[in-house]
Amino acid sequence: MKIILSSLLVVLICASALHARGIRTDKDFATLMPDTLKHPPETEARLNKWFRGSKFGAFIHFGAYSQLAGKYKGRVSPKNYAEWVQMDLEIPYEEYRKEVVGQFNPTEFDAEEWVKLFKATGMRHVVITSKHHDGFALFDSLCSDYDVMDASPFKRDIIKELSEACHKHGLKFGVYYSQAKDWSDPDSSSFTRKGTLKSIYPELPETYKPDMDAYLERKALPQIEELLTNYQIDLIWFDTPREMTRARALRFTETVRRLNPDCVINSRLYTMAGASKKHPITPDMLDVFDYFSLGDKEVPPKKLPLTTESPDSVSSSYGYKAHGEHHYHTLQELIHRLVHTTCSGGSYLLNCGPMGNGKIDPKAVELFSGIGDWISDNHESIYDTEANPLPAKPQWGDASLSKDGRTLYLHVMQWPTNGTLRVDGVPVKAASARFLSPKAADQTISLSQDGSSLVLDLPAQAIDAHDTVIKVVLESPFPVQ
Ligand code: H79
Repeated sequence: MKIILSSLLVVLICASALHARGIRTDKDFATLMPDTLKHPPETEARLNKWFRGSKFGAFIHFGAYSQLAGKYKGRVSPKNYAEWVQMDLEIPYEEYRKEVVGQFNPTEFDAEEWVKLFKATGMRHVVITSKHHDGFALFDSLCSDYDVMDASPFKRDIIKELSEACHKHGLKFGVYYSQAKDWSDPDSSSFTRKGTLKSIYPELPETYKPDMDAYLERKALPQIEELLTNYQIDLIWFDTPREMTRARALRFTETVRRLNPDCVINSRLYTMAGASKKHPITPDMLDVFDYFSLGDKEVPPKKLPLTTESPDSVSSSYGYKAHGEHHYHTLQELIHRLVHTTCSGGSYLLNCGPMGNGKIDPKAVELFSGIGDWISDNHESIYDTEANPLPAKPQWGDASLSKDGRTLYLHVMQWPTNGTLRVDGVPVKAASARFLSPKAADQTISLSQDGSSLVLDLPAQAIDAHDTVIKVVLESPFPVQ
């Protein structure tokens, strides 16, 4: 009885841990995003211009909070996300403006240096926080003086410098913009948790009623207009759409479409990654945004009916964090998440949080470089590929297919101990198999086929400790369901 009870407890703890980390299964997605959903034709055309082919982008959380790295005046933020430090430590707006924004001076920021790192990592687009929840804008805004030109000593337009460097080096450029939350404006939809308005604005009367539409008209919509007018923006990444009704969201969509019809919009303008099963994606949402951003750090369980993106980070935070609860992911974890995302047909957006001086921290540089090394050997299995065509995700790793359907890429993440790799569900004849990495280009792999199962004889050791890619050439295109 004791054993039964304690095993039940273990199962319950595991289930709630999964729930807490938001790991959603095929079944959850069947409710959340039914198979009948289809992007409208204009969205299809827009996504095909570059977004679907890009596959891998850099996400940058940079702002006044970066210099705090999770600690303010000796107090350490108790939570994971360093960009939340103002709210987590309840720093009043006036104090944050003076002591944090007023000190923001990343003199070592060099857009060219960042872009060279992103390119060497294999990234093909960049998305940077133009305004996070704290409300401080990294661009020259005329409708607010809470920006890098007026409220900080730095007085350089970071969005302009980075967008120019990206376009110069052939990367697409996008901005993150927190449209509903803005801790510098008591009317924004930021203070729904009890007591938060009082802690950020101690001088406001208890009875103060925020007017969300007034905030949107006064600041968020005009700033989107400024961004789309003054910069070459290929993608706009909205977030945390609390109180974003369809009518409110459409004001943003119409503004973006009017100023730049090619600009791609993510789903968090209107829906928070379908955060609960109670709020599935419905067809009427599909004229509001273009593609679907999954949850923070969520990898799709399989190919989904809508075009998806996984917003990941090199660490447990998005903004730079050096104090309190925080850890970096391993290179292996990041490569596996990149591969599982692209093998599900999704786009992988990997974040790093540059430090307050404007440099990218050495650990993030090291992880980016490791990914760049892996990509330079295996890029063919990531770009210009389609999702895994096999009937199921293989337990040894994942698979992708070339656009013409004639090359199957096997991502072997768990090396077979008996030297034999079995691939089930290949309905066409395979002609040959070889390692994709130039390091092992001359090694032969013997291949046999038993009906729709391939059997490959592999050496005792993996070629790549993280993911060895095997390129299987097929005699005819793999029929995709
Ligand atoms: O920009 C990054 C996050 O800051 C943002 N989305 C990514 C891309 C984000 N905003 N809100 N959330 C994610 C989810 C809400 C998290 C919260 Fe908390 C949990 C708010 C309060 C409890 C984490 C823990 C943040 C503060 C404490």
